[in-house]
Amino acid sequence: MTEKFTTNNAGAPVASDEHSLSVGQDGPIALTDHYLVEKLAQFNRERVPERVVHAKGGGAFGTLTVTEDVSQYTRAALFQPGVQTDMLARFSTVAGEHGSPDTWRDPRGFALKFYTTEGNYDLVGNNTPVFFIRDGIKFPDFIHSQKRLPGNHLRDNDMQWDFWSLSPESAHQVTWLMGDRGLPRSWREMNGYGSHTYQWINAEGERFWVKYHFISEQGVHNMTGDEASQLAGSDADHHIRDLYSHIEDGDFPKWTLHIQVMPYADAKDYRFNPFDLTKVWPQADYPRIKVGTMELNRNPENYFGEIEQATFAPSNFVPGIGPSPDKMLLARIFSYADAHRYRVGTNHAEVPVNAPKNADASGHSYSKDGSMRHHFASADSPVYAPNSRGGAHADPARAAESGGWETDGEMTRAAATLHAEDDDFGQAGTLYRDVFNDAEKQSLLDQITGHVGAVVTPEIRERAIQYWTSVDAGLGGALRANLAGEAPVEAGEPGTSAEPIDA
Ligand code: HDE
Repeated sequence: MTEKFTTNNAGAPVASDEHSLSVGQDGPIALTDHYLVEKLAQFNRERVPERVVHAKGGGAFGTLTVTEDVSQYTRAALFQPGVQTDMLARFSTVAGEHGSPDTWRDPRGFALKFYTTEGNYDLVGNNTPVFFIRDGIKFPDFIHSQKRLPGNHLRDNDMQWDFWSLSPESAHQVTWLMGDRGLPRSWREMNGYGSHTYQWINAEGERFWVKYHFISEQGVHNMTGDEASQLAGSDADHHIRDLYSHIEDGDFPKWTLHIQVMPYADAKDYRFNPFDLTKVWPQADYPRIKVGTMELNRNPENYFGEIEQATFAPSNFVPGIGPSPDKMLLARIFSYADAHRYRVGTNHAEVPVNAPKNADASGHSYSKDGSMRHHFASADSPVYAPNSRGGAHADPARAAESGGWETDGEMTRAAATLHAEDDDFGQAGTLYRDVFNDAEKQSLLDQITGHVGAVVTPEIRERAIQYWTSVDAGLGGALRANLAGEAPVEAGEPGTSAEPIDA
């Protein structure tokens, strides 16, 4: 093995790894010991701000392979038959800070970056198909309620249930969260969802509404509350370790990508508002259509360089894919790139893991300079458009920007249009009654008994019991009995209701 010599950041050899430069062995340290200064100053600056949500996570690189033909729905290069696209995935918890346990009860982030020939496409989802709220203006409030009280810096069940019980739209996602899927056994054994409704545009310019489902080929397996608590103490990095070691061992996790497709015109009269992020589209209405396979098969070389500094943005669309009227998605389109500029820097896209490395026309952007910029156009390239100097010019046909959607009306601050079957608790009740089996029903009851049981403010506790009674009367009754100290009762009897909506 060739001998290596320590250098400073400027590449110059250094005299010692162990001794500062002092006047005599026992004298003062000389300020000229710039290597000592460099090491300590660099050390103080090793952290970038952690993600304000999804701070704790891990990830790996892999490949998306399209095995079917969905070109009738989209012209996007990465979704054409037979195309293979390399990618990055990052999985995460939501509320916990950097060093928090992987096994805390939480939704899991399921963030994907596809390095396509038309630019990077980011699909930043979760392991649940829905979310807690419908309008991004409530997001900071929601997260504040899940994190720490300003006074004692502790998480607080009263705060959580005060917010949830006053935000009934949260019921579907909270049922997912308090159910078994709030504790995935590993990132390999959970599904991923784009959650939002997106728009696909095909080569003829026809528009479709789509939802993404990444179905784990390892199956969906969860852990019990006791297992999760035990691991939170014994191995806070359990999920990071599991993914890393399976890939090291050549046991590559795979997910089958399916989409649900809604014809553009169906949206207007569909029974649920198809852009409401607290709702799923029952598969009986829009069956899943297979697209291909995602496989994770390469671990990061360097966690900080490739995972901590990775930036995933819902605004990173590629031709043939666009947004929908989902107000949550529209708010996220601003927020993520803003977070990246703050957290990693103006030129976060210059960090190799974020660079559009496979894009045909990468580097033809007119953005320039800014801190840490190190890619630049040739000296004879114009830095403005339009120009008569042969510089790049925009091409609407190549961009194939989403045609958006028809809309009109006065400016207003109001909830989106309610459709025939829209409400706050219906799909939560269907999930509980028709998707959860008896064991899952019981563990949900046990979990909410413990969680609501820790609420000390009587009117918040009562609102929380009402909340669960609105999800399912039997469940709410059992919860009330448990909390009243009466004998725990079985979870509510399976009720009759709409067909199962998502498994
Ligand atoms: Fe996020 N979210 N989010 N979120 N989110 C962030 O962006 C935000 C939402 C999700 O591994 C932040 O880069 C708003 C839904 C994941 O790097 C931030 C709203 C879904 C990750 C942010 C939402 C997600 C984030 C923090 C309401 C699932 C981690 C750091 C409109 C569909 C990505 C960052 C990674 C990260 C904003 C709601 C998933 C603060 C404003 C809904 C997986 O910008």
